[in-house]
Parts: sequence; structure tokens; C-alpha cells
Amino acid sequence: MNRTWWKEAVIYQIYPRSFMDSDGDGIGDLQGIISRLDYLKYLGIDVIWLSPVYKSPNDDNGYDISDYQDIMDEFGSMEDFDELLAAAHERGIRIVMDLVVNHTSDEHRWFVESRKSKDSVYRDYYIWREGKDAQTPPNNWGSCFGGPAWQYDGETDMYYLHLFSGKQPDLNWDNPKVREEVFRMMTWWCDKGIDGFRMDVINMISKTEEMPDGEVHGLYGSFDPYCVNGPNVHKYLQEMNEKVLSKYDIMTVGETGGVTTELAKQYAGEDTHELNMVFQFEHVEGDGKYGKWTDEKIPLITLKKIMSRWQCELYGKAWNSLFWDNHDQPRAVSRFGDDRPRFREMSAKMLATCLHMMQGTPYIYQGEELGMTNYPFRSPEDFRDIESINAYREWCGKGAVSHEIFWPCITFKSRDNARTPMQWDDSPQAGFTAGNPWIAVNPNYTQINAKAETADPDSVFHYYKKLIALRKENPIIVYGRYEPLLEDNGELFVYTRELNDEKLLVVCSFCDYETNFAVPAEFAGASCLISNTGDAYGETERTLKPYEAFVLHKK
Ligand code: TEU
Repeated sequence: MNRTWWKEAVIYQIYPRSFMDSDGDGIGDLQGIISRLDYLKYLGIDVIWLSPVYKSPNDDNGYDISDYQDIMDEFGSMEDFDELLAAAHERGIRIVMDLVVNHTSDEHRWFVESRKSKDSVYRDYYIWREGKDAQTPPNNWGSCFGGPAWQYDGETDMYYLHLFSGKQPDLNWDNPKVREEVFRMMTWWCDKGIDGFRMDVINMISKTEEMPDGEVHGLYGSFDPYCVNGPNVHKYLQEMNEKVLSKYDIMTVGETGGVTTELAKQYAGEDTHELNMVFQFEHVEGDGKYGKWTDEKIPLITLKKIMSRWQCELYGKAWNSLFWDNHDQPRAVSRFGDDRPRFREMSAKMLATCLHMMQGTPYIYQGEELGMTNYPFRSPEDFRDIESINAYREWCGKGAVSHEIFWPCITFKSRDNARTPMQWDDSPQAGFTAGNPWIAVNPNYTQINAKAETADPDSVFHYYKKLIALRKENPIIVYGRYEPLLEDNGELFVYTRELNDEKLLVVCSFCDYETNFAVPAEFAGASCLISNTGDAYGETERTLKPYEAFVLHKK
């Protein structure tokens, strides 16, 4: 397997709106990020994945782009961006942009022109269809953000497709002019010196010609079979690779909800000339009682089987990306660990061990390195995310389910859990802003913040810092073969990594009680690479503390 910088990197995702505000308007910005680069350098990360910073009306917090080559007013100017890129590169940190080209904003000039007339030269930049009538959309598809996936437009008496909000019309990738415009824009950013792209819902860009009703789940029909992993998606990605990606030393990661290991070998194969890696979502989706909404944690055995399958089936064929959370997911320690004060730190360190010892490129979502937790929402007015606001209205507002039953589900899974401001210190608003934040700061910022944790060598922050350093010092962590152990054990996540004559044993307890573990004889006397207890590891029979994690290293 050939060595590359993006296989050996640790990537840190910044959600700019919530990272650091420099001008007191309560919204994070680019100068704020610049002011925190030394913190990221100290943590030891190699790459920043920057969620969208382009011009946007912010219907979906920047994932609705109205100008791909200009900076959102609230975040600053293109000069600020150029300063950020230079300042990051000076520190040896690369910057990967968020490429959102399945759809634009409805305020993008292409769409403004497209909707004016059926004869517009931009008409076929988007997906327009006749309704069954002015009140009935072309089919029964529902959008990801609730409601139908079609918006009626009276100007030309037709409907346009939007798989997300009505202000996010889907681009028509079957139109070569659209592909040409996108590739030209990507080239413009690459020529500025950026280091790659995270590609938003990139496996949705190719749709089938036929758009029949979908199978009904909940309130609408599913568009999946017609809009996900579509007929031309690989052709378009290979064209993108040939015309843009292959010309630069950049990394690419596709956001591919619903992807399988077989498809991932095509999207991210060592020699398929598409992308470098993809995000798979099996461990974070498909768990809902009401669509995605649930208050239940995934059973450990199910989680282990998913993660192990991806580790084993991609080995030597394609590259894994590793994550517990991002700006769309609940906070890792609340979802997969245990955010009760007694267990939060131990379980956050355990989760970090479990993920960062796996094969693939690890992603850290802002605040995960502090063990930040879900937010204690009190009422729907606390939400800012269009997905949560619409879901509460759609499920509770229409009486499909009672508030008492739905509330634990939406507060556990809401994307706003990940979007509360980064907790820098224990000053007002956690040092995020001198103004009023666009979304409330988690009240636990007085205990959980970067200032306290960077000063405490036993903090979650320093544990992440050590894991990142270990990955740089030990090629076995990057390139070693993964093998699961104790696959049917519902308490412990145990696996090995092997490279040449070295071997690692990774043991992680997902329990809030003591458990027993027999160290395999081959690891008797092996040294301890890292643990979240600081205990000595020599004996073969161990009683593990709640959420204990350790890694033995046999050379
Ligand atoms: O997310 C794709 C997506 O399907 C999201 O709805 C996400 O998977 C879901 O909310 C998890 O429950 C991407 C971006 O990451 C997201 O922030 C955008 O809202 C979405 O695309 C549209 O651009």
C-alpha cells in the first residue's frame, strides 16, 4: 500500500459558525480561526476540514451556497481567507474545503436565471419537472429536511427538485455545462493553494432519468433508489479526477451516506481514480424510531460488527475515514460513551483510543478533543438547525407523535448538539464571543473548556494530543492489519493491529461497571503504549475499571 500524507494525517473539522468569533457579532469567523491556529498546532493535528465559508443566505448554515468564489459576509473577506490559508500553511497545517455541489442556494445566480424562463440558458442547470397538477408534485419523494422534495414555482408552472431544503435546489449533473462550471470553480480554489475537498453528499449528484414514486417511510416516499449512488456517479467522479483532482497534491473525502464497503472500493479504491476516501455512515444512521430520531444507543455488538467489517473489507483495497461525530451528529461522548460527570472523561478517552487505534484517517470534530457533550435543550425554541425545527413541527406539530415521546429522541440526535459554541475558557460565553452567541453555549463550559484542559496533563485534550503523537511515531497504527477479537462480547471492544513483526492489542470497555479481561498469552510482558488509567499492565488476568482503555505493544 503506497504511503501518502493524507493516510498519515489526523484531520480536525471546524464548523466556522461555532468555532471562534473575533468581532463580537456572536458568529464565528475566519479571523477567529486564525486566532486559534496555535491551539490546533499544539494539539498536533495536520489538516483542517473547513465546513463551508462561501457566500450563503444560511438557510442550512452555509450548505446553501450563493457564490462559490466569495466569502460569507458573517465570516469575513477573501483576504481573511487568504490570511488563514497562509497562517495555517506556516504552521504545517493543510486546509481542506467543503465542496457542496449536489445543490446550490436558490439565491445563486444560476438558479435565479434558471427559474425565470423555460428557455433560460441556465434552465437545465437544475432539475425541473411538470407536476401531476399545480397542487401535486411529480412524485411522492420527501426531502431530508421534511416536507416534499419538490417545490412548485409559479413563474414557469413547474416543480424543481430539492433533496434538502427548498432553498437548496439540486444541480443537474447530467448537464455537461454544470460539470464544467463546477470543475472550473474547483480548479480556481486549487490554484489558490488549498489542500483538498470534503465533498458534501457527493453520491447523490447522479439521478435516474425516471423519477417514480418511492417506497413510503413515515410521511413521504424515499428518493434513495433514484438519487443515491446513481447511474453516472462514478463516471462524473472519474471526470472530476481527470480534469481537476489528478493535477494537484490534494486529498479528497466523499460524504456518501448509504455507501457499502463494495461501493467504497469503487469510490475510494487505490486505483479507481475517483476519491481518496469516503465517510461511511452505518454506525451513525439507520437507528431511528421516527426517521433518524431516537434516544437509543447502538448496541456495542452491532457497532463492533460494523466497524470491523469496514476495517477488514477495505484493507489493502481502499482507505477508511474514521469518525464518531461531526456537525450533523450528536456529541460522541453522549452518544457512544457516557456523559455523566463520573464517567465523562474516562469514556471520552476510551472512545478516542478505540477510534484512533484503527486503520484509516481519523477525524476530530471541534470540541471532541475536550469531551464536549450534548446540550440540555429545554424547548423547541432552543433549536437553530432547519432539520430539527422542521422535524419537531412535522412529527409533533401534526400529532404524529406526542412531545413527551418525541422530545428525548430529537434532543438526543439534534445536529445542534454539535453546533453549540466551542468552549475556550470559563469566561462569559466560554470565550467564544464578546457578544450574544447565535446559539446558546453549553452551561457545562465552566468545567469543560480548552483553557482548563490544556493546563491539565490528565485531561481529555492531552489524551487526544498523545494519541495524535503516537500515530506519527508508530506506522503500525496507520498501516497495520486490523483483526477483531471477542466479536460476540457485548461489553468490550477488542482488536489487534499487526505490521511486520509488531502487534498491538487494543482493549476498550464500553461499560459503566467493572469487567474482567484475560490478556492473550502472546501479549504477556508487552509494554503499554497508552491507557486511560495510568495503571501498570503486566498481569494477564485484569479487572477493568468502567470505560477502561489500554493498548499493549509487542515488538
Ligand atoms: O449532510 C448530508 C445529510 O444527509 C445530512 O442530512 C446528515 O446526514 C443528517 O442530517 C444526519 O442525520 C450534508 C451536510 O453534512 C449537512 O450539514 C447538510 O445539511 C446537507 O448535506 C445538505 O447540504
